[in-house]
Amino acid sequence: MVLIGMLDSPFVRRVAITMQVLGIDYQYRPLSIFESFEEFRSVHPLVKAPTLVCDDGEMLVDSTLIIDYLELLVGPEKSLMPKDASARRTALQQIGEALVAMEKVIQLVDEKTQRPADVQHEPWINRLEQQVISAAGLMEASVEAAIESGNDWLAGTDPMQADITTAVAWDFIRRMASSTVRSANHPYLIEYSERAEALPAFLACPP
Ligand SMILES: N[C@@H](CCC(=O)N[C@@H](CS)C(=O)NCC(=O)O)C(=O)O
Repeated sequence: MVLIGMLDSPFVRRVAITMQVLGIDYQYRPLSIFESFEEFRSVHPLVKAPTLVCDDGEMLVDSTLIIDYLELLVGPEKSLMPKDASARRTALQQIGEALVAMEKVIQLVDEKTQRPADVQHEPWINRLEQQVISAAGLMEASVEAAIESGNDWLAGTDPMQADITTAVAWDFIRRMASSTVRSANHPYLIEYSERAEALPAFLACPP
């Protein structure tokens, strides 16, 4: 399998880290959706990162769908999702909030970098910034609740998919939206992120 996309994309990075944690062999092809647009397009016409090229040539897009397939490959014993319905629903909620954070930061960055300054729309930027701030606040509250209840990670003693996605989203916010989200307001995320980024799977996939 070949994972295509740059690791500075949080969507690509969450898939790469998941493959590391699950012990799935893959080749990595760092194609940029901007600098390598034509080369990327020659592989897949949608030019979406991440793209996973399977061994038989079939290609998957969208990080959540790719992770769904990876989970199937390794089986339920190695799954990074809780089996209990209530814990799973909480994990889905946390993953959803972190994915919205990623999506809104990207929209914010694209609005500021891809659109000429004279046609940027201030109310739209304000709306995106508010959504990013809200997402970071929800992520902070989840981590705080977990740590204060005695957990090391969101669902207990081991990092799971909700942790991978939350930690990757926080790193992305920190790098790309530091003027929107004040790190000082997120002490639990800061400490949690330091521990996550020190894990071998995270170190193997630097942004
Ligand atoms: N929901 C998708 C979002 C992926 C996404 O938007 N990736 C960006 C790169 S970070 C991309 O491919 N942008 C190019 C485009 O949308 O045309 C996922 O989870 O993979």
